[in-house]
Parts: sequence; C-alpha cells; structure tokens
Amino acid sequence: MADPEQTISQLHASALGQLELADTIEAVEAVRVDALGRKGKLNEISKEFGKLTPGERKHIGKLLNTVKQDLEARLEARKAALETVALDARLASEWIDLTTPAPGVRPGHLHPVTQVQRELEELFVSLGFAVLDGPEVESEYYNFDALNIPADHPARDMQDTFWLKDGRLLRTHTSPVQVRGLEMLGPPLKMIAPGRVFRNEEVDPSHEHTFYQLEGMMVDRDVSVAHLIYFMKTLLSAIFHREVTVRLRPGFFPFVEPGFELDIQCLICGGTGCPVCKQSGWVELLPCGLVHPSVLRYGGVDPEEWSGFAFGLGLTRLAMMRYAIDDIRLFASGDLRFLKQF
Ligand code: FA5
Repeated sequence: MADPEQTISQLHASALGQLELADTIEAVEAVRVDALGRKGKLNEISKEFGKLTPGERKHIGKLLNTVKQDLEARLEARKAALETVALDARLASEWIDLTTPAPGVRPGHLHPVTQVQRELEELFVSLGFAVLDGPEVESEYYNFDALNIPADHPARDMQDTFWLKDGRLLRTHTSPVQVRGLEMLGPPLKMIAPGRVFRNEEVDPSHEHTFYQLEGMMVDRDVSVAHLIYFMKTLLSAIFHREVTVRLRPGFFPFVEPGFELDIQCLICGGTGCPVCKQSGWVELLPCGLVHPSVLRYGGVDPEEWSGFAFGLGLTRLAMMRYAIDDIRLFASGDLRFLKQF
C-alpha cells in the first residue's frame, strides 16, 4: 500500500475541490457518494487495513475518521447553503404582493336572446302560463306527423332539417311541444315553450340555421281569435315598451285553422326597406292561429269540447327588432365586441 496518510489527504483535498465546484444539491450528493459511499474512495482504503501494523492501523483509522467527519460536515453545510439559495430564488419568483388591489371582477352577462326570453317567460308566468321544455333532438312524429304534416305534405319542404341516422331529427320549430304539452298536462292548458330550433337553410342577415323560437298555446273552452290577438298585443307591448305597427294576414300552417302571420313593421329601417326585411318594410315575427282539431286529437284532447290558439314567435328575430341588430349572424358569432353592448 502506498503511503496511506498521503493517499487520504489527497482524497480529502480532491473531495473538497469537487465540493467547491458543486453548485447543485445533486452534484453535492455525487461528491458524497464518490468519497464516502459504500464503494467510495475512502472506504476502499479501509479494505487495505490488513496490510498495516497495529500501530499504523490505529493512527490511519483515526485519520480516516477525522477526514470522513470533516467531509460529512462540509457536505452538509454546502447542501444547506444550496437549499437556501434555491428557496430564496423560489420565493423571489413566486412572490405575491398581497397589498396590490385585486383586478376588477369581469362578470359575464346573459346573451341578448336569453334576456328577451327571460322577460317573456316572466310575462307569461304572470299571466298564468307554464314554461315547458322540449327535446332539441326530436322524433319525426312530434315534429311533423302529430302537427298534421304527414310525410308527403309540401309543408315539410319549408322546414328542411338535419336528420340523425336513427330517424330522429333536429327539431325545426318549437311546435312539437304543443302535442307534448297536451299529452303531459291536458286541458285546460296555458303554456309557453322557448327553445333552440334548427333548419337546413341558406344563411343571410335574417336567417340562421340555428335560432330560437318561443311557442305559446292556450287550450280551454271557447278560445277564439280574440284571445289570440289579446295575448299577441300584450306580448309585443311588454317587449317593445312602445307602439309598434303590426299587420295580420292569413298564413298557412297545417297545425292551425285559421292561420295568421303577424308581421311587425321593420324597426331597423322604419319600414322603408333594408336587407333585414328584404326591402319589404315588414318582418315575419309571430305566426299563429287556432289549434287544428287534428292536433288536439293527437294530444288526446276532444276538439268538440276544447279549442285553443297557438303561436310560434321568432325569438331571435324579436331580439333583432328589440335591439335594432341588422344581422342575425352576430348573435352566434361569439364576438365579445358585439355581446358586450347588451
Ligand atoms: C313555424 O315555425 C311555426 N311552427 C310557427 C307557428 C306556431 C305557427 C304555432 C302557427 C302556430 P315559421 O317557419 O314561419 O313557423 O317560423 C316562425 C318564426 O321563426 C318566423 O316568423 C321567424 O320569425 C322565425 N324564423 C323562421 N326561420 C328562421 C331562420 N332561419 N332564422 C331566424 N328566424 C327564423
């Protein structure tokens, strides 16, 4: 064995040199394993003790222990120093100034169509109407057949839609809730059913493929067109808070008899003609009529005893008129500059 004392002090010096350079906790640990680990350099020396005289063994053993203790202490000190540096850096980067005023809360708000819908719901609830919901994915039966629109009826072409592979469809109007409501609640009945509807049609400033309607229906004894007109007028004055010019003209829908179209004078152009009213000065808003006896029968109601009116308000169009919005596509555009105005 070469001079063990010299070897030990060389190893000591070399370990201290490496420790000086170690600038991470992992690097310090590597120095420890290299010098003091089970297979470390200082332990290798102990293996050679057999070759020493008892006197040398005692002396070298003591030296080895002192060096080990010294290294142990310095390794710990270096590790602690590095941990403090790491903690300081973390604290500096994650520092939060609790005295800084919080950024203002930026609350969202209801979509303009929802606002109009909620107002109408409140109005109709105050008039004793129930608010019903219907499925957006509807059966052909409720969307068409039960509304007196059999498969070969031309009225189906006016409401082309999106079909599912299983034969169901995205409802083209809220009218299916008429029959669902009759089945569920029976007469006498006053209900509205707001909701989203879908049509496979060309999109333009006044037509969307996805829009909102609000269905209304009242079934009781001796319900007449007079009731219908009263509720239509109440609805319009509640929404517009002012006189609006309307016109009532005959309209055909297989599920009402007689049927009407209630149009409102275009509030975008004041009736002079614009892209929203297609230059006609009028906007179709509120088709309505007296519930067809066949529909009452589909709903399990005897038309000899009961009669009713129904209407299908174009809710998205109403919101356009209410807020003078000249393009229906803005509603679903997700453009915050547009939405923030309401
Ligand atoms: C219907 O959907 C009937 N179910 C309404 C009805 C109910 C009549 C009860 C009688 C009794 P229509 O297809 O006309 O009818 O649509 C009703 C309203 O929805 C229209 O007056 C219009 O305001 C609105 N509307 C129709 N198509 C679109 C569209 N593509 N984009 C936006 N609004 C539309």
